[in-house]
Amino acid sequence: MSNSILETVALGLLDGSIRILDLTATLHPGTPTLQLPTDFGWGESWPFSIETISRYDDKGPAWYWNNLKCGEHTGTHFDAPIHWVSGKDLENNTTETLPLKSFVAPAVVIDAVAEAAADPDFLMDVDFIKAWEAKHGEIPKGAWVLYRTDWSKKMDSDEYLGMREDGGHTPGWDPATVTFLTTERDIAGVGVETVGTDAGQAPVQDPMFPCHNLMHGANKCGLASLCNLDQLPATGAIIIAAPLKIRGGSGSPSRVLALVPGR
Ligand code: 23J
Ligand code: MN
Repeated sequence: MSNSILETVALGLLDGSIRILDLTATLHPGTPTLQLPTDFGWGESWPFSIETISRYDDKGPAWYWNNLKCGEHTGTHFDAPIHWVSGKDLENNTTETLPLKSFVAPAVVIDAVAEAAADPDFLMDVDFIKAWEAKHGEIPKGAWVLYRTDWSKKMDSDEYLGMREDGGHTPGWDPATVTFLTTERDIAGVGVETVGTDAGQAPVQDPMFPCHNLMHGANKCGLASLCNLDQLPATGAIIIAAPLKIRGGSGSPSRVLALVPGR
């Protein structure tokens, strides 16, 4: 039996009327990792490291392979609801058990490039979302809300983490916006270009880390360290983002792709 929608997709992929974009940053030992304030004694996430086991040499004459080490929340990665205490008792809240539907969903892209450039501590408020909706239509249920800041273009510089004595300075969310997106719009989750889905100054927001707290508490997911959001349409893309199936995992580095209308 054939399915005409999938046949159309297959044809579109062949003839270029559907293009595949890579929203993933390359993982390498210089990949920036989240730095939380040290004064609380909070644990640290391992940076990405890679060590060759063999490369057609005496450790393995015909094969090349590497050992890897990193935190689950390294580079372009997926946040599962169990990541936060607010989502700890929800059903199917881990990388292993999340419904597959969470991994393939439409996306909207909200452009806050100018605001983030003017103020690295910019917090997106509900009015900002409503202004976007007045132009592009209501955010559909089940969509990823991608927060475009062009921050990924700073990934190779210190500006990416924006670390100062008082912590990171990167854009994020007003708590009311997160509640609006989960309750009024029932989104799949949010994706950002910054190192985490919350603002650099999220440790001192009320509640602290509002996006993690409210998003995961509502059984929604997160995507962090995305890139190439500048190549996405405001609406109409489909995101494919699946974490590794880690037993009980809170997240994982992920290859994040977007299907977009071509030509
Ligand atoms: C743990 C604590 C705070 C934050 C994070 C992780 C992340 O950004 C993350 O990768 O989920 S802000
Ligand atoms: Mn994370």
